[in-house]
Amino acid sequence: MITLFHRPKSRSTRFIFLLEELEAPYEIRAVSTRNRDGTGEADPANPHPHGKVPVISDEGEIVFESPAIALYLTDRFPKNRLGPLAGEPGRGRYLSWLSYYTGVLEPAFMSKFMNMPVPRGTAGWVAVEEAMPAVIRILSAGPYMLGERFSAVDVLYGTTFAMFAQGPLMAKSAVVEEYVQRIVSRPAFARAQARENAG
Ligand SMILES: N[C@@H](CCC(=O)N[C@@H](CS)C(=O)NCC(=O)O)C(=O)O
Repeated sequence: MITLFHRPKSRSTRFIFLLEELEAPYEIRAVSTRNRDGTGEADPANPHPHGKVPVISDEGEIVFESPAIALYLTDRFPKNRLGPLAGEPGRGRYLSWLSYYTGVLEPAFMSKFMNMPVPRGTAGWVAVEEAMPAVIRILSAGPYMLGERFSAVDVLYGTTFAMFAQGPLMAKSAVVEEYVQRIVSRPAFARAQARENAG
C-alpha cells in the first residue's frame, strides 16, 4: 500500500492522478505545509526533509521529489506501462524528460516568475523561451512526450501546462493546448479530482 502525503491543490495532486493511472493501492495522508505568505507549518509527520509535498511511503520506504516518485511508482507498478522499465527501449528518453522537469522546466518558469535572467553557461537550466520550443518540438512529433505512449512524464508536464498555458509565463501554443486537453480528458484525471474533492 502506498501512502501519499498530500496537500490539496499542490504538486502532490498530480500523484493522485498517477496512482489512479497505475491502478495502484494507495491511501492519502493529508498534511499541512508552510504557505507562500509565511503562514502555516510543516507537519512533523511529513518525512520530506523540508516538509514539502509530495512524498510517498511504500510500507516505510520513503520517496520524495516528483521525478523520483514518478519513476519509483512506474517501476513498482508496471502493469499499465506508464514508463519504460530498465533495459526497455525509451528508458533513456523517459529518465531524461523526468529529470528535465525539475532540473530545467520548473527553474525556467520560476526564473521568469521572479523576473530573473538565466545566466548562460552558469545556470543548469535555460529560459522558458528556450525550454518551451524544445518541448513543443517533441509534442509536434507525437501526441505524448515519449511519442505514441502516455507516460508519467505527461502527468508532470500536462498538469504543469494546464496551470500555466493561460497565464503570462508561457506563450500561447495550439500544440500545448491540444496536449493539455489530451491529458486532462483522461478518466484517471477525473477520478483523481473526485478523490481530492472528496477530502
Ligand atoms: N521539488 C519538489 C517541490 C515540492 C514543493 O515545493 N511543494 C510545495 C507544494 S506545491 C510545498 O510543499 N511547499 C511547502 C513549502 O515549501 O514548505 C518536487 O518537485 O516534488
